[in-house]
Amino acid sequence: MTPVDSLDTMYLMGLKKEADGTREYIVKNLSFDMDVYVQNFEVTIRILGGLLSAYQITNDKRLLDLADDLGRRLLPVFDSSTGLPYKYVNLKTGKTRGEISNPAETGTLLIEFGTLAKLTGKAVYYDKAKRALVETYKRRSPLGLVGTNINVETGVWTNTDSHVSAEIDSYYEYLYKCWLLFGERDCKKMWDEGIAAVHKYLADEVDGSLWYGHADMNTGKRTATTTGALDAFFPGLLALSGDKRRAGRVQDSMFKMWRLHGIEPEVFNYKTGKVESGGYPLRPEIMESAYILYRTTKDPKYLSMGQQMWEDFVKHCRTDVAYAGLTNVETKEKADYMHSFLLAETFKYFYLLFALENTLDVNKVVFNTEAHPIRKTWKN
Ligand code: DMJ
Repeated sequence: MTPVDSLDTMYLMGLKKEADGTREYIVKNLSFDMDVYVQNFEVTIRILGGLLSAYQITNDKRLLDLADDLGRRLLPVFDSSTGLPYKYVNLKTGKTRGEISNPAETGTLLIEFGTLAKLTGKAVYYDKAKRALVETYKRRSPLGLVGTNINVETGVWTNTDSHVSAEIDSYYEYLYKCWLLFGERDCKKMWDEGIAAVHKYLADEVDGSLWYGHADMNTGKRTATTTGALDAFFPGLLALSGDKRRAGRVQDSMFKMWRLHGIEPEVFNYKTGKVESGGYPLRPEIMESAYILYRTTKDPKYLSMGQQMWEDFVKHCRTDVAYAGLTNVETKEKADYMHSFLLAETFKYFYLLFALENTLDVNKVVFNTEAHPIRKTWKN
């Protein structure tokens, strides 16, 4: 996973020799013919997304063939009675498991599967992933909100907590980005309606700062005043959709959360100011938002924000051989773990924030949720 997830970052940074070597390594060693259950969402955003973006950068058809082979092996996830995907699939047998899923996992597949369809001419990839997204949206509450967990066999919500955090976050991201990438009017409609409900029921003003908390999807009643590192993708998405005013305000709140302990926690209660879950697994979302806000507003304050975060990040997470997540942002104790998204996303967004504007034209690519840039190279 790590070589695939990091490949386009190397090309973007001009590390061509290392990237070409990694590409050969992948082609030689990567086989999906394995008797193993994989999590469809993680493999789609990291490996499928990574292969597709690297294919677009290099034109190396072998990467597209690998993506096609992987896509075919993942397809059985969609064979539930609702069309909502199971969480896990065995790459060899096609057997599925995991009927309790969430909007992020059922609705964050269309950029990758849709692009695979466009590049291979196999419409089935597009149709199944789009159906999964629509089936998620169709089950929104009368208030227009989605919940945290859903049974893919019955289509019934098993957890009705609504928010823009873990298990829901990138569902909203793909509604908007699939409109951008594919010109999908259905996605634009779902985004417009969904985001209006998010602003109405989840937004929370505390002492002049704007946050997005939790509420029950059916009653709209506040269930928690928590946010966290994952929620920090939201300002970037708002900025991308043209809502720079809210985007800037939420990014300021997120940066406040970062500065409290010199690095951001996984879960933070914005009402009490207390950390509720103190880990920091090297997440990229706040840098992603700083980058998109900088490119869309040109306000240099996002560069200073980025500089501060980079200094903190290196100070607390760098080790002699790699980077380590933190088990606790208050004590800064290190975990012995480095996710591949550090290479795919965190470093990429830090780099792009300070890179020359022409390194990558932000108007010509759509980043998947793992920061793999996809270019629309097809007509329709
Ligand atoms: C990444 O795998 C993706 O950004 C995903 O959407 C959320 N979690 C991690 C990074 O925090």
